[in-house]
Amino acid sequence: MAVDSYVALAGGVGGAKMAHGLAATISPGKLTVIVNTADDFEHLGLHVSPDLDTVMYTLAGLQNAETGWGLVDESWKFLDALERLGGETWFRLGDRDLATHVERTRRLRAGQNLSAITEEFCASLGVTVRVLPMTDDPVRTMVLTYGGTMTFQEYFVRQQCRPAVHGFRFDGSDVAQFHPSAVDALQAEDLAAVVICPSNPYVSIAPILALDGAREWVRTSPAPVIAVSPIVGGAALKGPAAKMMIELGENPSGETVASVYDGLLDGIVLDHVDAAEVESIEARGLRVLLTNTVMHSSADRARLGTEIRAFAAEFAGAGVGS
Ligand code: FO1
Repeated sequence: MAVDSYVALAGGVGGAKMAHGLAATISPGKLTVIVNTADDFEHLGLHVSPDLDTVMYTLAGLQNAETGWGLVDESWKFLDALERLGGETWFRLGDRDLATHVERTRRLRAGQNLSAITEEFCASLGVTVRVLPMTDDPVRTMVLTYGGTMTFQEYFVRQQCRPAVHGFRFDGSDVAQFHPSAVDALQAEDLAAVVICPSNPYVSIAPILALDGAREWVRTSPAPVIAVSPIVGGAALKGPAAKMMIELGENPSGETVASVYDGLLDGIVLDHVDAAEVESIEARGLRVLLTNTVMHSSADRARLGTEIRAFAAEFAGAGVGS
């Protein structure tokens, strides 16, 4: 049997780019992307799933390249009209993007679950990768800051990540069920690798791993678990990961990424600029792939995807992943 299926854990723009790079090199139907849904929230009466949409739009080639989130060729007439009425415009919903939230909300209210809706949206947009919400149940990231506890989008968008953080809470994760299809994908006999995308470890990946059993399903998967570090040269490629590390008393580094995933990883992918960290990370028992991890173009994404597959193949026969 060919060992050629892959699972990626993703959230945010970095996760979506990595998923796109993996999709470019993996046969259709052989890649499952398990996506963070703890950034989801109710806004203007609509259910918004930012990470699912960012992954879905990116895989469909429809993402807004400037922001990384939202749709290409977007217009903002709805938001302008809302502003004139004195409505809430701090979270920017574009005209075309709005259709996704309206239709998702309608279907959820009609009783369909988030994973079925996502599957149908992906089919409509021509996405052949399996995009799976981490759960169909509500989980919400709460950011614990020195200015008080707030919802994720309040912290991320309204407050522009300004408050210093001291922790995170994933409300609902104690009762939410890790998606059964995610468990199946992680236990597949033909699984070649589990890739933890260069997403924020604290607010994109941790909510997935916080679900009951999820960490254990990843750890015991029959394939190597490989994380791609979102930290390059002490800074996050995008978003507040490095700032959060500093506020939590950690060094923004690949080593901190490895320690957040302690006990889970077989390998880690670091950028060339972080070559000085290889020795200390290898001393933790991890293999390191040193390459260019910054994804400027689709070609960069596909090249990184190919390199990660080759790196995963190096673990075969080394007794890893069982
Ligand atoms: N991010 C922003 O910084 N400002 C916004 O106004 C904003 C709107 C938005 C609308 C739809 C969507 O799917 C994503 C949107 N994002 C926006 C991004 C979102 O906050 C982040 O992608 C994640 O939640 C963090 O990964």
